[in-house]
Amino acid sequence: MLNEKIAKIKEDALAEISLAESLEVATELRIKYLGRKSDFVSILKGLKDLEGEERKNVGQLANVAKIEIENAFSNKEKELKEKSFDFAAEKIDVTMPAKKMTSGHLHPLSRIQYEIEDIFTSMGFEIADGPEVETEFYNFDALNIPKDHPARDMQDTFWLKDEDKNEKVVMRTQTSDVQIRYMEKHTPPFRIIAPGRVFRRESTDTTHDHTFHQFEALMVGDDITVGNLKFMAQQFFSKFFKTDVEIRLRPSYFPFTEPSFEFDINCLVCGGKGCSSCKWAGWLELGGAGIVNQNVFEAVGYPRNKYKGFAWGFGLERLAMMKYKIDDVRLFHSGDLRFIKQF
Ligand code: FA5
Repeated sequence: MLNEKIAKIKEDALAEISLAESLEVATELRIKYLGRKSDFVSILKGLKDLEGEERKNVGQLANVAKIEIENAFSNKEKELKEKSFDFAAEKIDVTMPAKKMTSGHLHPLSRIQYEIEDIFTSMGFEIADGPEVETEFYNFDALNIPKDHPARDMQDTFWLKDEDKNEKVVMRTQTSDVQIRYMEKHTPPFRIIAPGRVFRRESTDTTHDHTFHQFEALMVGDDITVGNLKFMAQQFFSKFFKTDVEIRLRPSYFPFTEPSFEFDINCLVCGGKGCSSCKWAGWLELGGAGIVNQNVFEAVGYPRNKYKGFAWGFGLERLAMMKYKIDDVRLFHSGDLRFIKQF
């Protein structure tokens, strides 16, 4: 009796499965024939109430039927899945142009910095570094700029709230602080450059920003003169600009050098005629320079008059402006991609 019932279920199931034309119908049939409430499952549940031999026979038959029905379902489902697969949607056009991968590149200021470093290391200079948040001592005092000196006003800066009341802290106004930090730890002869970011409380214009970069050079030995300074600068400029550049040294004043100069080059944007990059002067001031004041050597513990050296601090943005013919220094930190993408 049960055997016939099982055979009938199997027969009906296989017949209906073979006719199913969609996955939805196949799922419904699965529930009908193998689901929790199906006749087949209630037969399986009832097996435990049967006696020995009959239980064995019916059990075997039910298992075989179940496997057959399961196989019929799997085959049908596989067949229906393949049928419903949308080959058109999966089509790949291998001849279509690929999406362009864009990658970033170095900021023009970083490029300039690395270029400068390469030129100077090729001339035997070492690269030194210092912190952007500096103490009053390294930024001013040790550089022969005492508290009440008017030279401090030339580099008005951002003072930070001093946790330690003994020492005031500033955003450094110049890379000259690295001169002191380096000399405290080294004995001449040496030659270094120190590129880095500096800050000043400026009213900004085409040649002045509140945040900019300088690179310091310092060469100390027994008999370094203005001649060495000029020679090194000329070597550097001719390598950097790859063209003849006219240099002008004007007498100036810095407390940490004596004598001191302002360092100008002829404006490469307008060729000296006058434009907004050079504020119509035909020359652009690139940096300050001079022979290291003996007071600075004393501040780092060197004996007075034992050594001689030159130092300079050039503006990195100003160099970049000349090299790439840029007419406004503020573009460098504008974050304007139209500007950045030109490099
Ligand atoms: C100084 O900062 C001295 N520490 C330079 C120096 C070093 C002199 C060693 C002697 C020996 P000055 O304030 O002139 O000097 O600045 C040097 C250069 O930094 C300027 O010539 C200019 O190229 C650049 N610079 C100064 N202020 C700005 C600014 N606001 N924006 C962009 N560049 C600036």
